[in-house]
Amino acid sequence: MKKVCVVGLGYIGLPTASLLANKDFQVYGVDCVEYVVDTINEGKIHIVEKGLSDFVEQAVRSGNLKAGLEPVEADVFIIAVPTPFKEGKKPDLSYVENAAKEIAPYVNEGNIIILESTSPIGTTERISQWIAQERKDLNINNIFFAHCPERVLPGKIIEELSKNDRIIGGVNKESTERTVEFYKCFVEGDLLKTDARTAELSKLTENAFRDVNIAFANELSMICDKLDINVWELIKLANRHPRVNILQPGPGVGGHCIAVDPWFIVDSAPEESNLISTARNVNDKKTSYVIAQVRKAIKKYKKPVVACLGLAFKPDIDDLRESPAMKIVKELAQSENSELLVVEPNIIGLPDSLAIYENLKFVDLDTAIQRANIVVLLVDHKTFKGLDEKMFLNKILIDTRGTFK
Ligand code: SAJ
Repeated sequence: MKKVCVVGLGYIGLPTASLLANKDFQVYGVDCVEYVVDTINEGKIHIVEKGLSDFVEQAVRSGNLKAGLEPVEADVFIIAVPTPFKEGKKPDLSYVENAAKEIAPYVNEGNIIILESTSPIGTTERISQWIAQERKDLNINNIFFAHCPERVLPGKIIEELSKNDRIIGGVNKESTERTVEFYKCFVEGDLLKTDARTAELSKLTENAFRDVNIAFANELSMICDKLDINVWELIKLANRHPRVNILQPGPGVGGHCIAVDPWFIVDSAPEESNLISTARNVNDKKTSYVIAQVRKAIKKYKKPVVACLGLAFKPDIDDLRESPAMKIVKELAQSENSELLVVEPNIIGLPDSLAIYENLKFVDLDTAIQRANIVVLLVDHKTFKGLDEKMFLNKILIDTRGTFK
């Protein structure tokens, strides 16, 4: 198990490939984007993640990590591609299917094929079927398929990649055992054995659990607004009970995981998933609620300047996927007769989907605060937390993260 081919070099695939390379595996990373492949081969990175830059540089410099557009033969294949949802909140498995079909010509008997992407129940089985269809010459029982869901927190990926406990579920016992042997080489956490379907639902359950808990906090924030009570103080007080631990409200839930994965459970068992789908809707409603709050503030001025602080889906990262901040800024840009100033310290300029709006400018923090009549704090990035509250005198501040008193 010396040679590993990792398909998908994003937030999970790239750190995993680098970790393996730094543990002396020969790793070949595959991505369909040429720029990504070239950047990695230069020892550089295309995403922002604490500690990743040095990690990748070390892996490439050692000669153990190489990237390319096409897979190669290997002992172990790891699939770490996106699993978004499509219309009707249905899981979109096209990336996983393409990855399976892409590696099929390079698979040999004895290989292990691991799905790390968060996936709906039954996906690991389907990968084995796709490979079997493409490779009728192979005895599929001699290829070992398992799901080992990634569980790392963006912002702490490098640390959590080796420290977290991992769930490993094979399509049969032999697949589970062989996959566990592989993960033992680079994971310090416990390796918990199960079957593929339970592993798939475990990962979805973890994220749905967090979504439901954030929905509780977000619902409280709307209740508190109505009753004119400070939700941050309320939560702090309630959390002093030994068995209460309420999470923090925000402008909604973002990211490619928590805002997406619960829908995979709902899709599998719609009648039974009332709480899970309600929580998703509450978190989405919170985003519309913030938009309404900003609109109400805008009405107080003739032609106000609105500063929107943050675009990422959470603090101190550059990831804009499913970001509530992006949705809020886009909605305001489309519909408001006001000037919008956007600050996002973790990216270089406006993303294409926002660059089309003439009333929207990407500026630095000082300019935004100086010029704004209304300041909307959307992400609690470090840089924003250090702001002196006196700067908001004579302005309307909408602080969706409870950053300021
Ligand atoms: N959020 C709140 N209030 C909170 C906590 C989070 O509004 O109290 C918001 C964040 O601002 C963000 C969203 O929720 O918009 C999600 O952020 P997160 O930090 O809760 O989680 P992710 O999406 O970065 O990572 C999650 C993690 N899952 C769990 O904690 C159960 C991570 O371990 C998973 O590996 C990851 O999803 C994934 O890839 O599935």
